[in-house]
Amino acid sequence: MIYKNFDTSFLNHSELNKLFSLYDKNGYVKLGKIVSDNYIKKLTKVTNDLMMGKRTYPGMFFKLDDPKGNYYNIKHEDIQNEIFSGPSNRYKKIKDLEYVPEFLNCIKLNILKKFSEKYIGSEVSSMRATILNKSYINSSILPFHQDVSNKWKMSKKPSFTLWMSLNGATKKNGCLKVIEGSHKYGILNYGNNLSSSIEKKLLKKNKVVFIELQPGEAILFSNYTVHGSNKNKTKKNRLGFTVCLMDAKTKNLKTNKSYPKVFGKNSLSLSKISKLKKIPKKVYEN
Ligand SMILES: O=C(O)CCC(=O)C(=O)O
Ligand SMILES: [Fe+2]
Repeated sequence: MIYKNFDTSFLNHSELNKLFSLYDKNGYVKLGKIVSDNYIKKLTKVTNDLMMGKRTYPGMFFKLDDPKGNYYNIKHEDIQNEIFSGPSNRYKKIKDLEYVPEFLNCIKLNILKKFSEKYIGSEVSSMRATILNKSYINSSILPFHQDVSNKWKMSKKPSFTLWMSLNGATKKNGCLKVIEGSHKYGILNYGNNLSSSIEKKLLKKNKVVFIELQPGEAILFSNYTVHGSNKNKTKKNRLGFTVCLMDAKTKNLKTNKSYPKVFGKNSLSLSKISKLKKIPKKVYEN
């Protein structure tokens, strides 16, 4: 069992309430280190193996960064091309990590269960579980955005996201940045990216916090919190693991399918995922 390596000492009642109130106030909260050094090494190795094609899962989602590092050239919902296309350090996103045992263990962490119980309930699904790599080769920025949108074809809104660093996140390698307190304004735009006038207004009133993290440290942020990241200016990939959680009743409105369930009745388990021959069809695919 990996859990014995994980630091859950902050999980007593009053410490947990402190985390909840910081999250309510600022729209994000730093959790500190949630997995051990040994485990983070394991996760980093799995990530590199996935990028290099040394570990494969048929049907897994992969997305390359724009060759020139221009975010605005990246095609979204480009389903045909969202697959492994050979070893590369330029994969920007790898999804479907609910089906990778080492990452499912992280999703099942007690701290995520506690936050889920408080903000979602006992039946919880994952909107996405993703490696977010900021490549050392021509990485793109990620503009300020919210991870909630009236454009997304979902029956309910996602709740919160965990962002954990695998190999260290700094201002120089393009760590996550958040606009503190921005969760309080509700949905700010029709799409999830902000217009420049809204962004300017927000930045006048609220401060930007750069989330620098050691390997194994994590934060939780509300999907309403405005966040983004700059380019990686170092010679090493910046690797983060994120998982976004929500009410398991949430359905994709195009297909009427539910999302992978991670807590509650009949949720994913290590034994269930070990029996799968390939990644199940995406929730947005018929
Ligand atoms: O990893 C990043 O640079 C941005 C993360 C993000 O937008 C997210 O986790 O939703
Ligand atoms: Fe995001």
